[in-house]
Amino acid sequence: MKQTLKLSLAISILALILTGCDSNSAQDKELIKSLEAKIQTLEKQLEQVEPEQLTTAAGNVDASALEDKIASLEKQLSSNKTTTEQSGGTLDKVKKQGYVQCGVSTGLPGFSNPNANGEWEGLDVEFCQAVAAATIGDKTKVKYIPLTTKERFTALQSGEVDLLVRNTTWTLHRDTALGVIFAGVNYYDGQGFMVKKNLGISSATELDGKSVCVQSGTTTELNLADYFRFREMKYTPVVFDTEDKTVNGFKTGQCDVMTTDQSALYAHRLGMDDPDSVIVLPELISKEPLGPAVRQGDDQWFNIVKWTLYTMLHAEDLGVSSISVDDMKNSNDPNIRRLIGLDGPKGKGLGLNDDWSFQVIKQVGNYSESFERTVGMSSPLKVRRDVNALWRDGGIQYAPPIR
Ligand SMILES: N[C@@H](CCC(=O)N[C@@H](CS)C(=O)NCC(=O)O)C(=O)O
Repeated sequence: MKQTLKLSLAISILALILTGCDSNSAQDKELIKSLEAKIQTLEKQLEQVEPEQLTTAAGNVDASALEDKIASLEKQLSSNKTTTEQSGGTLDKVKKQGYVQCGVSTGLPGFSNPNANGEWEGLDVEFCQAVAAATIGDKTKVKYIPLTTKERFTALQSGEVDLLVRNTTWTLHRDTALGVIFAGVNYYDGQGFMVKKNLGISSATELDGKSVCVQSGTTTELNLADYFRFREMKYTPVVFDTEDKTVNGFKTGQCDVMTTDQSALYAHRLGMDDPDSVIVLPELISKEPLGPAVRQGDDQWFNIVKWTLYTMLHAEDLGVSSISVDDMKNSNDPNIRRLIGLDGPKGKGLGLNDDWSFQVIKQVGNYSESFERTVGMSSPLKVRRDVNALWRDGGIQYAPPIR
């Protein structure tokens, strides 16, 4: 019942926000009427939501399911508005405002994290920059908007961000029910566990009865429950709503184990007072393909984001880097000529300048350059390419042809 109350409250707040909008025109009044009707329908639907749908196996309120439900209700409520707003398209909006609003994490080393000078760095940050280079011709034209797990999808749906690049896992539910859509995978991850060495544990199968620090509103929380339930193992979740609190919970001994995407565990291990006192266990318990997401219903923007990633992958494949790309203007290789927009489809189909992909490579680099600089061997994280290598090097990164 607690959940139902929360959902009702969310709907009422949304109704208030929407009816509080500028309501002078007949069109707005009509919109409000239709939204009021929608609210009534949603309230009816809400009465039919089974409490089990919003609770974990342990019978606790499932914050993630609750947030997703609210986000999906918000999506339904805003569908009329979104269609109108998006008729101009995100690309036009971005060009007018002069920067890309990029939703990032509140701070995750390797992916999106402000450095000592307050400048955002990381693989996700560089992808935001690549989209700015493609669309505005200047990789610095990005406004970074730090988002918690709870805020991220709503921020994208509402237009607060144009793009979400926040170590976010692509799932069926997120791709369909939340009004957002994933444009690719910029890092194949998996969920892991980190423990203090003095626990004497070397495998996830030995975690029965342990307490586990986990962040709410994540796939992590759901996978954790599945993993233990399926193996008939017990655990005590110690749940926090931000990264800092979760890591601090582990550091201060509020739990035996910390779980999240394995890449993040490597980063957090380095942040421990004594990194050698903790180990990341070998098992990966889930697939966490992390990638950029956009709003549903704007195919042009979706394609821009998708092909920006593919351009970085192709550039690596063809050996074109930020350093060599200028010289490549003299290349006779038809693949390279199409890659940098000298021949082939160029920018027209995406609504961009013909040098859009050249700018991505020149200003940000190919995928390998970005990976090594942020999470790879030239970074403190020292993550190997493994599954994130190109297909021809034994990984699964693969981009469709530019022609
Ligand atoms: N990939 C998972 C987990 C993403 C996630 O939010 N992980 C936490 C722990 S690494 C995080 O990024 N926290 C940073 C923050 O809260 O800003 C998901 O999409 O649900």
